Amino acid sequence: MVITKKLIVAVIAVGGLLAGLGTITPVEAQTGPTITITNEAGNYLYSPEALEAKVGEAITVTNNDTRGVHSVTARDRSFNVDVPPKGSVTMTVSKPGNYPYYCTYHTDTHNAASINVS
Ligand SMILES: [Cu+2]
Repeated sequence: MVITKKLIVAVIAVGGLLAGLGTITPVEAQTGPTITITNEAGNYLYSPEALEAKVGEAITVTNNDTRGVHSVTARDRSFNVDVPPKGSVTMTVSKPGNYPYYCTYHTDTHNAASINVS
């Protein structure tokens, strides 16, 4: 009797795990190049430092800093997007090349970062 109950609980647990995996799959299918901005004790961090993307591909920029707007601005001004606190924006780059970028709001407090477009 007790063993039967445990078995039922185990089957339900596995079913729950499988259902969970089923909901993850469509999200993974959409994953493209992504830049995340975080605030590490006042040091603003672009991650990854070197992003690979294709011409015209949607690049998602997510700002996890709850307090400040940040930008992703090409040194050569090929692109310039503002990302609100806890917000996300999507951008594209139309020409191949290596694009170092910076933040117009905090020119000295971000790590150096770039997007390599092929
Ligand atoms: Cu910034």
